[in-house]
Amino acid sequence: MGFPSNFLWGGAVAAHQLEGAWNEDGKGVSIADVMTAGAHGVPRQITDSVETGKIYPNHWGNDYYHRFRGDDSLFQEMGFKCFRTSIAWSRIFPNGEEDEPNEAGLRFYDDLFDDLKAKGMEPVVTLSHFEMPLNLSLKYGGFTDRRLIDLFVKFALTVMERYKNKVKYWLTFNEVNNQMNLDNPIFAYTDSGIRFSETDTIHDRKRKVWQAVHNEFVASALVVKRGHEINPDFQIGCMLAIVPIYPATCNPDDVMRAEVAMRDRLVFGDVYVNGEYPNYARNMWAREGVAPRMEPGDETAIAEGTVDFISISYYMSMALSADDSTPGDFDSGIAGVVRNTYIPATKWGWQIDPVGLRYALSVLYERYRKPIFIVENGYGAYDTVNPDGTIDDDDRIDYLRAHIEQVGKAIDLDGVEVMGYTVWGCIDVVSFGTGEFKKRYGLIYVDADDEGHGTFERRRKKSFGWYQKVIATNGEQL
Ligand code: BGP
Repeated sequence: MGFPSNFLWGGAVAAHQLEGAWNEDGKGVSIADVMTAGAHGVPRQITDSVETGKIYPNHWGNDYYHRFRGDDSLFQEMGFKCFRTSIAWSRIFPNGEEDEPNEAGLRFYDDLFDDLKAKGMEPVVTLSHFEMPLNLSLKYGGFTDRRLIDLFVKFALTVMERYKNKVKYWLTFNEVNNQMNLDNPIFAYTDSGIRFSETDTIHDRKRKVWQAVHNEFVASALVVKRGHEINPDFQIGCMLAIVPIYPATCNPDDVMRAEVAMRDRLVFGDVYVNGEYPNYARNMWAREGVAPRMEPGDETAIAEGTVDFISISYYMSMALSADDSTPGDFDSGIAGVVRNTYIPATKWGWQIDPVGLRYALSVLYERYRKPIFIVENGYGAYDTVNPDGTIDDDDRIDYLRAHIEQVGKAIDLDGVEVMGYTVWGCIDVVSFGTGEFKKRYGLIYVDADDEGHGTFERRRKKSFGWYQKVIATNGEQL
C-alpha cells in the first residue's frame, strides 16, 4: 500500500502572486493588479485603477515571469512530478473582450509548459485563480452578468486548444466557494470580480454572489464539456477550499449548525459532481429570496458538464457554536466561530489540524466518489534567515510532514483515491490574504520584501531537501 506509484507530488502557485510583469508583453490590467498590500490585521484594498503612491505587490510578485527557467530547474531538483500554476486571463485577452488573443501572452505559457515538460513535470493549470481582466469587473460587475459566461468560455477554450498537447490537468475556478464568506468583500471580488456597493446589505451581497455562482457553474460545465471535445484525455476538475467545520460541542444545536455551515460550502461540490442543485439550496433560495436568474439550457449545461475529479486546498479547520454571541477569539470575523482548544493556531489564527485533512478526504470521497487532488496545503510564516544565509524552516517541515502522514492514512485506511499533493507557494510568493511578501510558504526562499525591494535571489530552505527526500521515497520517508 502507500502512495500510488503515479502519485503527483509537486508544488502550486498562481500567476498573479508570482509572475510580476503585470504590464509587459501586452498584458492588460487584472483585478489582482489593483489590490493594494495590506498588513497583519489590515485588509487589502480594492481600487479601480493603479494609483501612484500605493503599493501593489502583485506587480512584481517574485519575478517568475523572467526567471521561470531557473525556478523550474529547482522544482525539477526537488523531484516534482507536477507543477500547478494559473493562466492570467489578462495576458491572453487584455480587456477580456478582444476578438483575437494576445499572441505574446500565449507564447509565454507555451514556453513555460514546454520547459516544465522538458524537466519532467506535468503542468496542472487553473483557468481562473482570483483574477480576470479589470475591465470585466468594472464594466459588468464580473460574473454577476451572464455575458461573462461566454467571455470566460472563449478564454478557456482558446488556451485549451492552444495547449491541448501540453496540458492534461485543468481546474476551472480556484476556491470558488470562498465567496460564500459574505462578511469579507475580498472573496466575492477575487472569486467573481464582484464589487459590492457601500449600501449593499448582507442579503444583497448574497443575491449577487448566488447569481455569479450560477453563471460560474454554467461556464465551468461548458468548459468541461467542450474541453473534452478538444482532447478526450483532458482531466478537468473543480477546486474547493476545504475547511472542515466542527461543532463547538456535542450539543445537537452546535452539531446542526456546523452541518449547515459545511453544506453551504459543499454545495459547490454537489453541483459540480452531481450536475444539479440540491434541494437544500433551492429551499434556501426560496426562503431567503436569493434565487439566481437562469435561462433555458443552463440546467442542461450543468448536468452535461460534470467534473472528472475534485481538487481542494486545505490549510485549517474551524469550530462553530450555535450561539452567535460566542465571541470569536480568532480573527475569522465569522459569527459563532470559536477557538478549538485541542489544536494550535498560526500567527494568522489558522488552526493547524492535520487529522482534519484525513477527515475531509474521507467525507469528500464518501460524498462524491471522485478522485481527489490536494492542490494546496502549506505553512505560511515569517521565516528567519540565519547569519550564514540558510533558512531552517523546521515548523514548515513539521506541518507538511504531519499533513502528508494523514494523506497516507486516508489512502491506506480509508481507501480514498488521492491523485496528488502540491505544496502551496513552493517558492515564496505574494500572500493572497494580506498582500505581504514576508508571509512565506516556500521551500525556496526569495530575497524580496513587501515593497518589492531585494535581489530576488533564490535559496533552498531546509524544507527543500526534506521534500526532495519525501518525493524520492514516494512518501515513505517523512
Ligand atoms: C488560498 C489561495 C492561494 C493562497 C493561499 C494562502 O486561499 O488559493 O492563492 O495564497 O490560500 O493564503 P495566504 O496567501 O492568504 O496566506
